[in-house]
Amino acid sequence: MAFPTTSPSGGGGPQTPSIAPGKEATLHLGKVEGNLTLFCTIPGHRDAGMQSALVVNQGGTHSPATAASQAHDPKAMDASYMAGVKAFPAKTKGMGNQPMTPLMQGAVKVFDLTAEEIDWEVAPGEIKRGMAFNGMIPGPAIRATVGDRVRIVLHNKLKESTALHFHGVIVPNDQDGVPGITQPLVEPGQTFTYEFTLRNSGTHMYHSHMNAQMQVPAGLLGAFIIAAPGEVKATHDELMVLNDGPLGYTINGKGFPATQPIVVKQGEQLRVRYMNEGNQIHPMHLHGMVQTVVALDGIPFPTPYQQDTVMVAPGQRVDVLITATEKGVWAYHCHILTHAEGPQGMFGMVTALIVN
Ligand SMILES: [Cu+2]
Repeated sequence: MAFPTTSPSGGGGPQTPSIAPGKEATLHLGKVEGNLTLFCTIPGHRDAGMQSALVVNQGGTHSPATAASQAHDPKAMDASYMAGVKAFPAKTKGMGNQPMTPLMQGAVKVFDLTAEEIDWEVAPGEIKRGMAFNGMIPGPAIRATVGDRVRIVLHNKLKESTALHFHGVIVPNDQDGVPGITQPLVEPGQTFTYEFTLRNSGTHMYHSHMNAQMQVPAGLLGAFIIAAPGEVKATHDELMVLNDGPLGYTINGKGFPATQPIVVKQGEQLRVRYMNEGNQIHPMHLHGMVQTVVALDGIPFPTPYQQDTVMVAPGQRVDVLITATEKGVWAYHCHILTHAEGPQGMFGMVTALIVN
């Protein structure tokens, strides 16, 4: 169980270790006051109902309030909501998805990835323990072209074993990244080198394939974008990595108000590449304009179709094109509302498309 403060994305604060069946643990809160939330941090458990309000009042100064009346204090709710909106887009330490320039060794594009534990600021002041490639969540964005020979060197600086799987990328069997099946474990301190020639284009991902229910949502994930030969990159080619788990509900490693808006000029077209690295489904809803779905899992649709809410299941990648016809600031969020908004305001998987 964790005890977050009332910060917008509901994280931080003291936390117990995992509690085994039949066991118990004590959480020492120290001196606290106000509206608090207790919840289980194991992915999915909070949504399944393992959450409770805890209201701590100053002894004797006023009559005790119930959790319900405190949680629904309309004035406090308005203030907290508006503070979140006003802070958007909030600056936080660290930015994921940064483009990675390969080192050339002859004709081979070499990408070095170092896995290690880091502190990651998910939302303003909300620092969580994550796992990162090259110090960022999501890891550096790899972009290459069909026909490229790539070498990906994984350095394990974690306290546990790991391995790297190239999700959606067609590779020789011995490069598939599953310990015990296609390769040895990459133990702490070890390095493992992958090398293959890119055969299929599209929006793909790379992520850990060891203790994956923890390592992937904790941050060992990244975009692997493979262009078709001659493909022209869109003016606005946006990555939207969706995740849920120990970092909370995030878009590109951040929760609202630290998510970053997409900013375009009226009339421009943008390509958004959704990638779901979490354990839950995320229907991504854009206000004001439709999304034209052009590819699923990197495979183009012969007939693109239009939606305003695009479902992205765990492991899936969905590419959409949006023509920015309507001026203004348009909310853009996951439509599972427990991933986006609570009595404390908007949090998690909320951002905006700003059309100037
Ligand atoms: Cu969601």
